[in-house]
Amino acid sequence: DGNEIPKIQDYINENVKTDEKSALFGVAKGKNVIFINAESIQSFVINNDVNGQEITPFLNRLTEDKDTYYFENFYHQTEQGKTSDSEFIVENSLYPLSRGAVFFTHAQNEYHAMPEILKEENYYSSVLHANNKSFWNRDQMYQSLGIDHFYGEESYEVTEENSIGWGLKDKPYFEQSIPLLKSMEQPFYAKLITLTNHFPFELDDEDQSIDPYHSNSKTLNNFFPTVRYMDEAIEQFFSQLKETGLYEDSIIVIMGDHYGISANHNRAMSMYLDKEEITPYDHVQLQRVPFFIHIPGHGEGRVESKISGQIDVKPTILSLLGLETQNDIQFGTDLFSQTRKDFIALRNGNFISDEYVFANNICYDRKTGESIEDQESDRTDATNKTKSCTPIREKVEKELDYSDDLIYGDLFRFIEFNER
Ligand code: GP9
Ligand code: MN
Repeated sequence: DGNEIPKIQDYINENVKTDEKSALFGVAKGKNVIFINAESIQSFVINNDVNGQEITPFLNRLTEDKDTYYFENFYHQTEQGKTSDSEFIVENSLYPLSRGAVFFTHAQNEYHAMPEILKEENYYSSVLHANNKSFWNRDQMYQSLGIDHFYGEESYEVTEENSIGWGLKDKPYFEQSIPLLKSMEQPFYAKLITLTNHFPFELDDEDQSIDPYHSNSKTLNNFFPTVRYMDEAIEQFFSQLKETGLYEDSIIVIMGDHYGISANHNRAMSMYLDKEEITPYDHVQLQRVPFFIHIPGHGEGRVESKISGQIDVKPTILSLLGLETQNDIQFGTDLFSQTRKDFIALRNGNFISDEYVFANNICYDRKTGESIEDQESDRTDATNKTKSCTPIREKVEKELDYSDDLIYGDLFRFIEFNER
């Protein structure tokens, strides 16, 4: 019956909400949003190499680009729902569920998702993804999220030659997406979900620009050439957007959806990263995925080091478009505002704050990666404050519970937003 709502609103008012308008509020007003959901890419490949070869030359250049903000400490917050969880977080600024996929279990809920909000501003929203429409129950869930159109597999020409692994290769996929984007009424919000860089990372020889790694993990070995292929596909897509003239009228967001290399490959991963072992701290740090916001002609881009996560994407995009979200029920904050919640929660209760990384019940110093319990002498800092993850840990648990309450209780049914 919605009894929990005031409690949740109080929590959000106290811990999440900020009345501050960021310096970038409205810089992309009226522009199209082209959102690339980049499959399984993790931040450790950015500005890194394998066998002496650069892995992601295009994305590396973007990190230096004047029109681009690159968030180097951005975390995915997904669970078992993988890509669908990343979509859920982005559209709603809510957490996914700790088990199962909310796309399956709560597709009939009411939400206050980004496409719905944008509809009030006359945006046309769509998803372009060359896979079966019912995968992850997308066809159902997209309706609840207010997405106007889903261009699925049948909108693409998929042949034996242009497919590998899960389906249409990323290069022909982006190429065939161009006419679809051109045909859309503007302004639009279009999400493109790539497919080639997906486990088990299969790639035709002719598409391999770099060699696989050499370790006992075939998965990690093959990851690098498919990441490079996706990097090239995105580069080609940027060129094609410029050719069509869509580029100037759009902002382009690129986000990694979730990890590609699971903890099962820790031995190979430690070899690649030249570490003795992958500690729980390292494991959490490996949950960073690339996040880029590219604003053509902006000129003030930079590499941003503050901690951030998928939960922040919705308020950030809406703010760039000049939409106020102060009264929204959300757990993220505009990444360009100065006052922000001081932690990023992972769905399993682990978290990252400026000072700490909390992983597997161990509180680590974020800067050094050393466990705080191990350093008794360091237990207090200059301000005489005891170092401890506990206060944030309690908040994280509360926040995850509140997000669950909203989903399990279908509480958005009871909440009135301005634009409804
Ligand atoms: C499937 C694609 C991959 O359509 O989005 O999903 P994943 O297995 O990464 O969740
Ligand atoms: Mn995925």
